Amino acid sequence: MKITEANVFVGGPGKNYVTLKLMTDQGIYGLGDATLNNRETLPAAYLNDYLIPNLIGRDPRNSEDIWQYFYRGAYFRRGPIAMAALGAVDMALWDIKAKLANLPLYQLLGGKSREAALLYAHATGPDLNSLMDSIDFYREQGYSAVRVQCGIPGMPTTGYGVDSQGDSNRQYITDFSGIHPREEIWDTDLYMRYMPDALMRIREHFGPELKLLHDVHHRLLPREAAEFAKSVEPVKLFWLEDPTPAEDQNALKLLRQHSTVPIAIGEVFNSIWDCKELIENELIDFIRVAVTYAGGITPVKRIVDLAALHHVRTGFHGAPSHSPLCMAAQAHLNVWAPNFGIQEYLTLNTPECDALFPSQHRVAGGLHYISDAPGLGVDFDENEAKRYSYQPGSHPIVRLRDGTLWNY
Ligand code: CS2
Ligand code: MG
Repeated sequence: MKITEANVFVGGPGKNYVTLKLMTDQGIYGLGDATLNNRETLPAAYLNDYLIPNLIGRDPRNSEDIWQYFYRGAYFRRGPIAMAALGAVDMALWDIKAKLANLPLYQLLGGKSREAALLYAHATGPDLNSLMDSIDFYREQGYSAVRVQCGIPGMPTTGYGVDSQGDSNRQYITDFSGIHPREEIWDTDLYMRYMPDALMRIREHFGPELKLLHDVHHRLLPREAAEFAKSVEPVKLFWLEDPTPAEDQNALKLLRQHSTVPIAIGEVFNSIWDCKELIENELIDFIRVAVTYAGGITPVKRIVDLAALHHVRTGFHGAPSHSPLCMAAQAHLNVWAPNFGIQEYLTLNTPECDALFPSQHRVAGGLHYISDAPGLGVDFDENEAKRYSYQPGSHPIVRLRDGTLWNY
């Protein structure tokens, strides 16, 4: 069996999805997602210029050797661009492998450990009241877990996750902000004064059952993060995400000494080497890698297995940055993983997105039900894809009030 052709498509409804299609001499094809949010042209170039020329003629069934060839063989290993491109190749090879076996991918991982995977939605609002409305909106849809973010009185912008409609999906559909980032202001003191109390009011209003998650988005210094984590303990969060930037993994030790709040980290990680210390030292409770950014199913399965040894559960990244192909790869891992925790879910279930990526995967009552179609269970309509082209976008830049550049 041989790979005969490979094509990359960039574009999509409200997002620049980077989609890889690998053709074989047996008519079976594989699909993968290489979308690197707001840097989409770069993994596309990495695929077209380096990986695809070396894929043609290879036997797609040897997914392990192909992964090693592109990882070790690159000399310059890791990094988001190379790993997103490799992630798409690996996903497509597993898609082919499972289609050859005529099985849904999860059967090749070890079958189902659960019928459906728990999802969390993003509840947001410019202020606490509108956040409460947004939480109601998701509870009415059956969600039992929500990430909660809201505007902070006196802070011009919160910098992340706030949409006046209370439905953060919308902001991503329309926000092709261009190549020049918009700038936002961050004020740690205001956040530290306001947010613990706001989280407690949410807990008191909605009661003990609702799973509440909160994302600090890398904004705090280690000491501040320890103080914040300690102060939100009575809220009984499901998790506190990215309290500090993930580069300094030592920083988590201080937080751990002061708080038992469950910690989730890893959405910017590209490999097992980025998570190893955090997992082995049991400094986190949830690992947030994404199958695209971390180089595909092959390495992410290894991360999940390492995490299982250390009581760390999965909580894969699921921002709308990922196409339904990455979300499907994660859904297969989610129904299998013995240490599954939760899945972030915002993929845009618009008619346009469903037309571009047809599938039988189903979301109902805050749970993801996996498709039993062979492979990843997601197709790609090339005719639909002709409607879209690349649109430049950028993450915002965040500054402190005095102008100092801060972490988005
Ligand atoms: C966020 C992301 O989903 C999350 O937890 O941290 O939305 C993040 O801002 C984007 O994925 C950045 O590309
Ligand atoms: Mg996050």
